[in-house]
Amino acid sequence: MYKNLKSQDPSVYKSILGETRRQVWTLELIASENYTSEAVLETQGSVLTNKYAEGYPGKRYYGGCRFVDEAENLAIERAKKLFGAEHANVQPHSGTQANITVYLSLLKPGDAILGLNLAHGGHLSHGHPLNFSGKFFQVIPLNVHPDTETINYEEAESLVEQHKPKLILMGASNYSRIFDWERFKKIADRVGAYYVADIAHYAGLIAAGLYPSPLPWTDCTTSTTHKTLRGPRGGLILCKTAHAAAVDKTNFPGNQGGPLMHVIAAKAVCFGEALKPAFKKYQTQVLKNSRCLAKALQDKGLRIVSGGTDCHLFSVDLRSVNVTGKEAEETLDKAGITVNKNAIPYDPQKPFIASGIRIGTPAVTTRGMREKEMGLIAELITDALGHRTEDRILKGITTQVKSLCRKFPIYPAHLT
Ligand code: DSN
Repeated sequence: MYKNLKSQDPSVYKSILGETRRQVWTLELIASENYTSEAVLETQGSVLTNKYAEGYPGKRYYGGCRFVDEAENLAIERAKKLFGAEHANVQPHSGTQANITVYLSLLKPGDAILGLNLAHGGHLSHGHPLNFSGKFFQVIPLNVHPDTETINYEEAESLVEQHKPKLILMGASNYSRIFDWERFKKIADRVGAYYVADIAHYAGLIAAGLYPSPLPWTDCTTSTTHKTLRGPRGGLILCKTAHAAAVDKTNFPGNQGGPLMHVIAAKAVCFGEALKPAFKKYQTQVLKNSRCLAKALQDKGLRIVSGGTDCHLFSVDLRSVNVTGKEAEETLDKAGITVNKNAIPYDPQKPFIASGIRIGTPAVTTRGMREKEMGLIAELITDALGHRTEDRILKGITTQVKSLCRKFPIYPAHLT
């Protein structure tokens, strides 16, 4: 593979080869990452990257768009079918871009928005002072309940009564439990607020019917396409017909230029894959693996935030073993296991240190791993954390990781 790149630009080729080896020979437990199919990779690497197509299918500002129109229409129709949506805009470059479009479609600068606090599992774009969301809108952060570490609906009700936000955005980058989407609709209706869900993390599970869909209740729903959905890196907006014109106009020409047609075509491929029965089987195993890995770590004495998981991810509180999230991330990296440090609710540590790590099973499940391997991974994780300063032991764990990776290969052709 990459024979042209290899001879023309050995430096970039070296980075790609290094990253390919890393993906092939390590255990990927970052909850927001996955391995796309070869078909998705081929589409992203296709000549569609050459095409300018500002506008929408049938209404472009450039000639020669008939084939990219076909691809974008496929992506739109498949997304609508997959999620039961009235309207889909498949052009957002990312999940944050999708959220920007939705805010700018429904709000005026200075309006108040309520979202889950980043420090409690939310996302920067759901309202944070360092992010556009906090600079252009008044943010009302919702915390999880200190005892249960789950959504505090009573607090949401009282915050909404008090601040009367124009928009409620619910969703998370690190929340392992089920959102009561309908309850948030009722809360939004108390003050006539718009209701938006960001399903970036749960999209694959929702598409497979294994996690509740917010679409019956929301004005708009945003997502990414590369996490549980296992597609190309990108964003997606699903909305009610009433918001379709505003969303489309706000995305382009409102805040994006030329759409990434190679990525949009790859989204079509991803949605096509997600519509097949094999995808439900895959997501069922993602969920089983996540529950099994959380339980296995719990059995080894680690505390799981909120006591468990109903989705593809969970957080581990490492305070009982006297390790910070940063130390754990670095130690596991040395052992060939990739995770990210993550704040736990009411974390005494700064976010860059953090008391926890976030773990997800979408990528290892794509490799074909099942419950038995989750038990082994729990052992490897606790073994590494227990021997943080013993390089010899960490090296031994790397060998076990490699043999697991050999048994469950990914991208075999990419190393030749
Ligand atoms: N960075 C993503 C995640 O890891 O969940 C959110 O944007």
